[in-house]
Amino acid sequence: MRKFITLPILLFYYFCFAQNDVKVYPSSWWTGMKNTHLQLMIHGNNIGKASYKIEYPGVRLDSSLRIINPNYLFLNLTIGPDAKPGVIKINFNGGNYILNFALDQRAPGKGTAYARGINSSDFIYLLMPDRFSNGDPNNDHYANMRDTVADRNNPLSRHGGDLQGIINHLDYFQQLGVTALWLTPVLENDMPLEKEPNGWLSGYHGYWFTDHYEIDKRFGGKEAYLKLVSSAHARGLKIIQDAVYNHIGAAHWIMSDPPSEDWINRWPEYQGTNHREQAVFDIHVSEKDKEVMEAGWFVPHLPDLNLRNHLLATYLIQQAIWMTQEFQLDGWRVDTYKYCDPVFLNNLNAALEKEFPKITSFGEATVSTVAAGAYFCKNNLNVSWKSNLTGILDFPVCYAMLESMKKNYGWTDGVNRLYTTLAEDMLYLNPMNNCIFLDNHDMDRFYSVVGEDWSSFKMGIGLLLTERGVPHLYYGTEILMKNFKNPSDAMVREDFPGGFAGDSRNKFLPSGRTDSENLAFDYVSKLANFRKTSSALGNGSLMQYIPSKRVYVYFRYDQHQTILCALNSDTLSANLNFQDYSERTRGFETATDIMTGTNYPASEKMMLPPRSITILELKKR
Ligand SMILES: [Ca+2]
Ligand SMILES: [Ca+2]
Repeated sequence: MRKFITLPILLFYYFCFAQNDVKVYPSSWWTGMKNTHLQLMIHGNNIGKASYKIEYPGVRLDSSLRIINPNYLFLNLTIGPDAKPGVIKINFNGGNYILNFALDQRAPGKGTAYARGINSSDFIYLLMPDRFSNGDPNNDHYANMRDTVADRNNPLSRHGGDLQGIINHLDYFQQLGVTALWLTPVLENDMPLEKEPNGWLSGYHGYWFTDHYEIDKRFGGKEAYLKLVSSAHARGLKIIQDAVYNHIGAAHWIMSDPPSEDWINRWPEYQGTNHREQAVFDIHVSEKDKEVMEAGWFVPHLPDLNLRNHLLATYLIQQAIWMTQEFQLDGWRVDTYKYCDPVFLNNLNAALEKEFPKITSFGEATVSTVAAGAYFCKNNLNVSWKSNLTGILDFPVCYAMLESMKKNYGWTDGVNRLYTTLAEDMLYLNPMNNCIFLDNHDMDRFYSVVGEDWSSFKMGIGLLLTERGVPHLYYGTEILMKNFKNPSDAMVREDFPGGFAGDSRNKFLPSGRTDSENLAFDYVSKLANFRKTSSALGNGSLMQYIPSKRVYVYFRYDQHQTILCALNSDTLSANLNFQDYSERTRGFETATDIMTGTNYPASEKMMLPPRSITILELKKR
């Protein structure tokens, strides 16, 4: 009797397993990884009901897991030290279907020759691939994707920019003095257009993932990404990938065939997050507020991931390792950090660091206080959950830098805001690991915020490239791109002029820029290129003095070099008396203005122009 039942079932399985319909995550792996455990998630029609067999020298099947959804099978493997590169054949239903799983040789260097990490000597350039440059007009749109539009006349549409466009401008980054590129996400966003108050919004920004193992083909796919990383590395430029763990796009396959309902934080009715980071760390918090903060959805079309689910957590952590190894990434920027399960985040960071000891990650923790920022990275706080994150995107310092140019002077206002904010660096384990910036793709553009004022521009860039931390510049700031987020974010995400066919001006070249744009580019470039060779600005200590009469003086210094920075926020000129800072100026005879080359005697007073930053290298002779 049993024979008659088994045969039809086997035949059924056989016809269900069309090769292309079975997916395995991760899609490949490596020998020589430090963590020898690997969990394969196999997704295919009724695959969870199939029998299976794995025989591969050095690879052991420790256990398997079938879940309620029969379309999933989880296999826990040990990739032993004796396993050789090759193809693991996973044999289903007695040979009716064979899944080939590649086990590759890990690149030499034990995860340290690449994945070098980002540190304070770097200068990051943040760009949005769709908006930077179109290097391949053939990939702008595809008829078989949910959003088929590429229209540069619509701010909310895709514009066709891609990875080849970035590769075409590597010279530009080097001229500017950049050492690392942070691209907004490059993973596949096969999402339909979403209705917004201002029209139909596309996933041009990249934050709506629909597949964690595919590079969006409108950016050029995996091939273009590999080419970008290798071309950038050949020029000494590092690559930072932008990750999102908090949510996925509603068209992600996890939504169309959920392994289990609890992979998503579900609510009886739509529940948006309260966006209140306080609810994460407040010792007086209500459980309700805490749960809504973490498990509420960012927006209705971005389902919130339940990162407390172990299978999902493993899937995502292995994906981060896979991406880092496959593309030899140097660092990560993690979106919506404060909305994620804290246990997951620490497990993720620890797993990455285990395989890639130099890797670094910056979390996007949009907070307004130093204490809140410190909570989300390595810190000196006495709290029950201790973050192991390298550093945060430092919003408190960003806001303080902007205020030091915009606001009137006061006990805690103007430059005093920057002074008092940095004075709270004691809360961070290493504040030098924080990423500092003047704006980003979610903020009004810096040049507009300071009223398109040239003095403020120089003060801002001066602060950015001399204060403590890892500076990042938002694309276009160096050519005075401007705008407020009105009516939408797209206004601060305009195309880089010259990056697209038919542009009337090519601002990648001096000849395409106006005089004022060239002044701005040259100002950034000169300071950034000086910074590249400056040990004090790269890794030196910070000493700051209490602002006096609207003048804020601070030093970056190490045993080789001392840099004095003086920000005069007053509309009148001011005197800088070197004797007032003798703790750091003693023994020096000359102060060289690194922007003009002018030398001043370091024993006397010098004049600081109104609303200016003066950056001096102190020299013995
Ligand atoms: Ca394109
Ligand atoms: Ca969440």
